Amino acid sequence: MESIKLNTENLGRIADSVAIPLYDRSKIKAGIVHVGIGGFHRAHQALYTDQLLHKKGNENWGICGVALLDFDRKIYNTLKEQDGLYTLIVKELDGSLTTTVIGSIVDVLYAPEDPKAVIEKMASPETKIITLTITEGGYNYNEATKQFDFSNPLVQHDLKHPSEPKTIFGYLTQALKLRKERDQKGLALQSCDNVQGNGHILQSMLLSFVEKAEPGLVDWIKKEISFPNSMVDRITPATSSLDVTALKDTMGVDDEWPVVCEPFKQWVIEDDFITGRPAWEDVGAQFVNDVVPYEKMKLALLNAGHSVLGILGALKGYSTIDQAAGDINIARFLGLYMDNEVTPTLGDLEGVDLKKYKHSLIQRFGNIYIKDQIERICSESSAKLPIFLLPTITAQLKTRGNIDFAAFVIAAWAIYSLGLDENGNKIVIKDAISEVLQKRAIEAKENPKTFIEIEGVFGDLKNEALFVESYTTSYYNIKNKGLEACIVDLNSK
Ligand code: CS2
Repeated sequence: MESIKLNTENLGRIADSVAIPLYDRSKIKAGIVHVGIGGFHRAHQALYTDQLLHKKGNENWGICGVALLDFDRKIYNTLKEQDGLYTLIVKELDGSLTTTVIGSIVDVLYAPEDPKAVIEKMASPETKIITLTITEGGYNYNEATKQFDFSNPLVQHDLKHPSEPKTIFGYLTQALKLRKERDQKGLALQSCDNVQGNGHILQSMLLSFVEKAEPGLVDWIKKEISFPNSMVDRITPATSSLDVTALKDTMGVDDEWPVVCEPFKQWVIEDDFITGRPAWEDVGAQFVNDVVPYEKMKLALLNAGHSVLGILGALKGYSTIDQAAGDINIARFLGLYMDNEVTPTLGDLEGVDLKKYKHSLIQRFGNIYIKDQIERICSESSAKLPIFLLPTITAQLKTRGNIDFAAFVIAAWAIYSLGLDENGNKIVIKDAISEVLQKRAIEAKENPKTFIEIEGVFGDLKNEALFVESYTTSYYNIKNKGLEACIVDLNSK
């Protein structure tokens, strides 16, 4: 099949089986600046926004996508060449595909090349909301000190060179400073990351930085900026080269970086937008007064569930999440973990049918068409586990509830961090602190406790005798009996 390069000019030539934006993109203004234009944003917020732009009266709510890191050059180049257009491929539960070209990203900027343009865009009166997907680690929160991490060299750089920032905190500070100087209105800063109380964390991390960098701005931010919390959900694996080729061969769309995702999506947002917002509820988002219970549930069940499948699955030698979810012992382990360790910590979730939610997760994890990479799930575990899994341990310890399954996963992570699965094959560890993890993992062979003494990850959990005991027992058990036998033992207790 002849393929057509994806860009504005060629949109009309794309096959009918692929949906395209039916609104006039040249009329759309970017009222939203979004930082972090990876797969998740493009499968989630940009899609909701695209659907909204199909409805009249929303012309001011297009998105300007910002690529913040050096590493983001490729996605910037791709979107720039494709006029912001990209293809979203939903892998339905029956294996069929729904293919849509998304048009809501109407402008893109590459921060490392032109920091000033990004600062000006964020400061522009047209911009009403800045949304972020900067990953769990992007908030620069130190688990040990419970504070903003000023020792980060990039933060130090931003303090010394304010007009050429590298971190989101440097950018926001400069942009908000301009807004204040120009006597402009504030805006909403909306985190769309998997972080508990993501709006609150963004607010407190930003204020910590601003107190040092621009103390005169603190009061203005407190008055003029709102930080709505939100819960975001859609499983979005990394795009593979097979996805790119299949799109070209079967649909005739030549898109350098399409996005693939599952059919499910959810977005629960606190209604706290100081200078107005899009009516995302018209396209399925939920606006609520308190998003915390939804966040808790999602992080502790879905994201932690992913990490459980990822870490245990990686050690067993699996490469995709559906393989791990299809392993009956691991699946049973996950079910028991969710029921006996997570559920008691969630309290009363008004209006949520937890049983149904957990059931749907098992189905989503098991979706064989998604082929979500275990490598993606396990990447940056040092930033993920303190948010996804450790709060469950802490809460259970408080009520003397069971923690054996969670502690087992941490023991498995310590062994995983040696970089070999149980068959002796190499595991690639992608983590900002991979060297520390590996070093501690080696030391843990002699003394397992050293692994959980990484304070930036575990805080003071090393002082919790019950946790240390359960973790250590599991560590030796896995070493002596192998993962599967231990899982079977635990499952039958
Ligand atoms: C995953 C998430 O990164 C991870 O560990 O759990 O990316 C997950 O797929 C999304 O949060 C789903 O909403």
